[in-house]
Amino acid sequence: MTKKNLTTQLAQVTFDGPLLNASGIHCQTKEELADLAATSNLAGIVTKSATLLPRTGNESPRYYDLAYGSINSMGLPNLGYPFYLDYVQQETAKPTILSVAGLSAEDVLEVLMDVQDSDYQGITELNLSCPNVPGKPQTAYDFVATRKLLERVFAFFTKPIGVKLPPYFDLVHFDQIAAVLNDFPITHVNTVNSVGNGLVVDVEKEQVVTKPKGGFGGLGGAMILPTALANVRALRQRLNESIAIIGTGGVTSGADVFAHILCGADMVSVGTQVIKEGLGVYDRLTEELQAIMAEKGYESLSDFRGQLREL
Ligand code: ERO
Repeated sequence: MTKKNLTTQLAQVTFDGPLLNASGIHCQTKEELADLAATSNLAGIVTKSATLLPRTGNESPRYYDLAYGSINSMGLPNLGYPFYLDYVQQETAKPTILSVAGLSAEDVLEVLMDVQDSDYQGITELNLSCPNVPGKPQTAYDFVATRKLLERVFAFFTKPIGVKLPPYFDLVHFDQIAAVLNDFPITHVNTVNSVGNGLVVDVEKEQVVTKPKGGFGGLGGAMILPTALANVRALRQRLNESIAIIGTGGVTSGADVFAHILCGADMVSVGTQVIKEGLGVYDRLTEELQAIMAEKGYESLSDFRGQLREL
């Protein structure tokens, strides 16, 4: 099979394939990040969402594997943003996306000011959708707060920056978030974060499977694929053309990567399946994607990106 052209562009950065790790997946420590740098068919590296101060996260067990996906309530464990900002300024093997989160608007602004003042010229992604910090709502479900925060960010931030969104479920909410985002020069949206808040029940033990928050947590993996595809599609139909989309959620096969791109994704990130299968998943997904493209006669991702047909 001849190799297809899988290159893709995001924020004027060229990636030599469409696949990324989902933030939080094998990207917290120096060792994990080095593994990602050495992973074939992983086109770029997304860091664990970084906060102002280091965090150990929630109590364990805080991740649980299911036949149909996963539930997590990690609680933003990370080494603090100086570590990740340092890392992205040194990493040269692949393009990076520096993911940033905050426990308050002030925290976010302080971190982003340092990113702005640093030598980092790559892409930053503001996580507006962590479902797992007790007492802290997912910012992007509050359209007024999201607009206010973005106004404060773009008052000083001039580097490429996108946002990570939670899943939306109502068409009116797609309209509302798109109306906010279209007013700012954001490079991309990454959609979707895990579906919060699910609850998995172990019937035999008659109890929940994760400890934090009484067992409530973010759902990922195969069970969220239709939700992720709906968000990619609905946002592609509403966002300015200049805003790229990273499709995240539910990818277990090359066909799922194809479906994300068909719905309009520029890049696709993989979370739960990496934990289930290991970093070799990127080779398998790429082979499967290329086989589908060969069968359909497509030479590049732009041949079918966003071309989903309606009945
Ligand atoms: O709990 C977490 O660290 C976490 N889990 C997710 O599924 N999504 C997140 O965005 C996140 C923390 C930022």
